[in-house]
Amino acid sequence: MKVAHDIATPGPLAEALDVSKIRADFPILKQKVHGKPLVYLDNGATSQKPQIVIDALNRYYSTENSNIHRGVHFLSERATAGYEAARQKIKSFVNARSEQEIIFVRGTTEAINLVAQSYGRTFLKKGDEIIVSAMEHHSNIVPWQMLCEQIGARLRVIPINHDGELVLDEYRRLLGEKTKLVSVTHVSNALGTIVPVKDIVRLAHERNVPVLLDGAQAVPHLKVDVQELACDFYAFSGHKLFGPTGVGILYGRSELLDAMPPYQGGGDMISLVTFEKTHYNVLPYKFEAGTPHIAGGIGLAAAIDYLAGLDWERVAAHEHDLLAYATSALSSIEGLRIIGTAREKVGVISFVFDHVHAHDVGTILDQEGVAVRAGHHCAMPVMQRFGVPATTRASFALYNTREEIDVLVRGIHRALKVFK
Ligand code: 7TS
Repeated sequence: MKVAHDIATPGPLAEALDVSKIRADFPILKQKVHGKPLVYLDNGATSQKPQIVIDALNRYYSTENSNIHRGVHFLSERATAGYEAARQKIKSFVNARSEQEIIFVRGTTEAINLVAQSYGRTFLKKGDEIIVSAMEHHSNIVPWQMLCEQIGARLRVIPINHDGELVLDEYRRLLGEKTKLVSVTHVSNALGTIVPVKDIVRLAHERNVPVLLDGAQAVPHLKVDVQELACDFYAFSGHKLFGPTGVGILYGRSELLDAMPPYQGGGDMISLVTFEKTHYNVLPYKFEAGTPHIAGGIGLAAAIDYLAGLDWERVAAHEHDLLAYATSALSSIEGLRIIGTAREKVGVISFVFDHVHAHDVGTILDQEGVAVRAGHHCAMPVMQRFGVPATTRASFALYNTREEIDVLVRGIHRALKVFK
């Protein structure tokens, strides 16, 4: 196991993070399930929401609810101001150059579909190649397959090694004359691997190939600066970032977004409509047809405010400690095999047993109050690569503790006893 850090004791920074104070901000964590304290280790699927986010949603619907960009009345102006302030906040959060580069979407899935259908159908043609990796979530595979079917392009796949790391030499080999787009994940949801995306972008840009990064699993753990990454598109979901479901972000470089046609037609994305011709709105509205998830955008901004109030060095040290502690504890369970042992990882541990199914482990853990995900994690090609039908996955967030990992370990032992 290549965990690049010492697990014996948390560093002084890890000790300094007041996790019990953080936990108090998340009301759901006080719950019991099946009579046991909730141990929520399914943060890769969605993370829990701090009170400040719940309050923002409540306040919006209690005092501001109205449609945006159209009313002249007080509430509409207030809702519009709140929504646009949220866009500004998100722009700063990812360090985009302008708020025009921040498109509100439903989530990572919609962001990738937008780029595939708008950019892909406009700028790619028959015979062109799109590169993804072998560790993608289905939402960064299927939209490209659909595009390939539509235009006759070809999907190429960067392989991963046995630790679940991208094989960069193979990527170099795949990049060629025909490559017209690269779309890879920043962090793998099934393996936890942090992908060296700066190298991915640099090598693609040497050939003038644009790069989309799927940041769904990265934003809750890593500081993301789209200018530093130099990527062309960056997609993420609010709900994995302690914000609401149903809202997410597509960042795109304005030169590219400007050149792209709208993804969907409807209200708000136009400047003038006649039956002869429609003129589209300016960025970012050109890509925001219809009434958006206004409360969602405002709630996502509240989540970003919440995170801004934390010391990220301490959060990172704490998450590092959780991963190392859990890796060591799980590795000592007889017969347990961790899938995903990259040197650079976030707090995600996928594991299997030869003779006990992932779902059975998940079911017993649930009885102990422990929420994990069992299955293919919408990354079936990863399961195929490792020759397993499914894994049990524990994914950590900043509010998790070593004690919760101890409960997880005890639960796994119980499952092994039951299914022996
Ligand atoms: N990309 C990655 C890397 C993801 O982990 C997910 C969701 C998505 C895209 C899709 O995000 P959505 O918000 O549009 O659905 N991943 C998971 C998961 O690991 N368990 O449940 C959802």
